[in-house]
Amino acid sequence: MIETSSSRTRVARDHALLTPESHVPAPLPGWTGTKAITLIAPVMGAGFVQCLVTMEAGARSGMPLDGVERFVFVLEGEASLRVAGADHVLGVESYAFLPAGTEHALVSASGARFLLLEKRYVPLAGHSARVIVSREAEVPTVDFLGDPAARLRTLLPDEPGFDLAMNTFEFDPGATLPMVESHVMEHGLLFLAGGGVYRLGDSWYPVTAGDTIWMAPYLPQWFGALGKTPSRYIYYKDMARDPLLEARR
Ligand code: UGY
Ligand code: MN
Repeated sequence: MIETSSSRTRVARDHALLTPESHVPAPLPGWTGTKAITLIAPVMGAGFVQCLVTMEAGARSGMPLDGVERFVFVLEGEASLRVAGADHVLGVESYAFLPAGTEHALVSASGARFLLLEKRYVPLAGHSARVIVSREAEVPTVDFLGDPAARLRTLLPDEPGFDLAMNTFEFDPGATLPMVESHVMEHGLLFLAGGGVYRLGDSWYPVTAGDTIWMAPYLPQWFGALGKTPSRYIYYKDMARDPLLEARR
C-alpha cells in the first residue's frame, strides 16, 4: 500500500472522525493572513461550524455572519482580542466567547493557532448571552458523575441566555465515560492530549491528540482513555433550547 493513500478519516451520515493527515487549509472570508481547516459544517449535517485556524504574524479576523456567535480556544501562540473598548491577550488555553452581533477584532502580532466554533444563535425571550474571556486553568474541575478519574470543566456560564456549552474533559489512563450516551444534543470535539478508543454508533475508532469528531444528535457515544498520560478533549454541545424548535441548533 502506498502510504499517502491511507487515512484514519471517516465521514458517515451521523458522525465523522477527521484526522490531521486529511486536513486541507483554505482562506477564511473577511480575515487577513489566516488559513482555516473547516472540519465540521452544515454541509455534512451539523448545526455549527468548527475550524482549526492559523493566523500568521500580523493577521486580523473578520466578523461572523449576522446572528452568529463565536468561540475561540487558543492552541498555540498568542492573539489579542479587542472587544467593548478593552484589549485581552489570549495565550495558549485562553478562550473567548462573543455573542452574536458583538463588534470585535482578533489580531495576532506573532502568529497563533486556535479552535474556532461558530453557530447561529437561538434566542430565548428575556435572556441574552454575554462576552466571556478566560483561561481553562481558571475553571474548576468537577468529577464527572462522581468519578475523580474523569474531570469536566464547563468553560461557559450555565445561564439561559447561552444556547451552547463548551467543556473540556480530562481522563486518567483507563478512565471511561460511565455509559454509552445517546442524547438530543450534538457534539463537536477536538482531542487536545493523549488518546484512546471512541465508540461512535457501531464503530470503534483509535483516537489521538489533533483528531476532530462530529457526533449528530442521538449518536451512541463512549470513550475509553488509553496510554500512560491523561487524555483531554474540548467539546461543543448545543444546550438549553426547546427540542420542538425547528432551528434549535
Ligand atoms: O456532555 C456530554 O454529553 C459528554 N459527556 N459527552 C461526551 O464526552 N461524548
Ligand atoms: Mn455526550
